[in-house]
Amino acid sequence: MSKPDRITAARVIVASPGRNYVTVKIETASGLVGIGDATLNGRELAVAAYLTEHLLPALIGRDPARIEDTWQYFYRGAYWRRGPVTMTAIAGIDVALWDIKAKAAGMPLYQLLGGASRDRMLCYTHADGASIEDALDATDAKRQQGFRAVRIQAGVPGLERVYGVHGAHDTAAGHQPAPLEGDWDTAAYLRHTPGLFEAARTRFGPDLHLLHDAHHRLSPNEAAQLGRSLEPYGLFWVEDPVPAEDQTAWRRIRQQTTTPLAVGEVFNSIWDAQTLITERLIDYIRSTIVHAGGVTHVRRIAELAALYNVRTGFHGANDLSPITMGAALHFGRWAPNFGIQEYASHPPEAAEIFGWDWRYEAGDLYSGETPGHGVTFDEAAAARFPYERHYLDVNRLKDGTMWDW
Ligand code: KDG
Ligand code: MG
Repeated sequence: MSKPDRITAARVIVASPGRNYVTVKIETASGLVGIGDATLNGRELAVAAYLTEHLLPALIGRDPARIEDTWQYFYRGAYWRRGPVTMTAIAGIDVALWDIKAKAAGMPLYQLLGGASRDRMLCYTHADGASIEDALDATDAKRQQGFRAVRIQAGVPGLERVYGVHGAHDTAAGHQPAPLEGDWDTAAYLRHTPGLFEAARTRFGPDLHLLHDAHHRLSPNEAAQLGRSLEPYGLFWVEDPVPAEDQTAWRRIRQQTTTPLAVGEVFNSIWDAQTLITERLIDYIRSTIVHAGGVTHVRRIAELAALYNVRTGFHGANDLSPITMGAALHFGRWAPNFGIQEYASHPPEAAEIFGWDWRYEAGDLYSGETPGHGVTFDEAAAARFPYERHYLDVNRLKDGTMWDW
């Protein structure tokens, strides 16, 4: 056996090319470089500090090929385990190590995972509008770009700032002093939303896959009502109807509606999804590589899901860096139970610091063939885009009560 390689340097770089991204860069004695995404939207510096102070010093001198042991060292080895900060930090390291391993093998990552189950991955993108008509015009524009699956969000009469319609990131440049506030009224939303999808089916016919994100705001019974009211329009899925941590709430929803259900973008561990998967309460699991412990842990989630006929539908908003998209597409190329990949394009400035070989074409995403995950990072260019504090919005009911965003 040849002499093991050794990690000689590991650092974290926070840059804001249009929005904040946290990148882990690992170098080895043999000259290999791997990069991983560790972006946790709105809490970027917490992950950066966790990495810099608690994980990266302990990486130096380790064999980069021992990915599983490194994962266990940072997960099992920590008394205070799990949680979004910890699992995002571990993911950043894990993906950089898979990048190094695949480069050392001279293979694209999907080959290391077991080879291709498919060569293209169906994706969905976002369309939104303040009114139903605007949302459908936006959907039509996406259809004309070749998308066959579109997530549609529309403003609700009487509400000023609604998730998915009024961007979370539409604040001025510079540090944001505090989160923006949205307003919410579940009854108005439940009255309005079926009309949106009725109009979408009427305008676009039966073939377009329609998706919708309720973003954690409903009670189980309200979620069941939403699911039933959307059944005539044959949605691909309704996402996050109830707060995601409330696993048993999904029993009620599942019993009451056949509308397919997706959840998991805020999960960071297989334990968050165990009941949902093993009781077959969901159709798609959305936990993705950056927030759920990297390729090493998401593979466990996907394998468990496969046993229960649950498919993947990975989170792919643009607060996940191009590195996560690259890794997710290699994963999706392999995963036997791949379902769909979310795809929202990154800010144009992101291309000044990241390079990638994955691509979009005619409604599908394709991973590249470059050894590794196929995404590069220009550290010098990143220095031109310093960190800016940005928050996700918060949400209140009309009477001022804090609500789920
Ligand atoms: O950072 C949070 C966003 O990624 C999230 O709100 C986007 O819900 C989302 C989605 O489905 O893409
Ligand atoms: Mg979502």
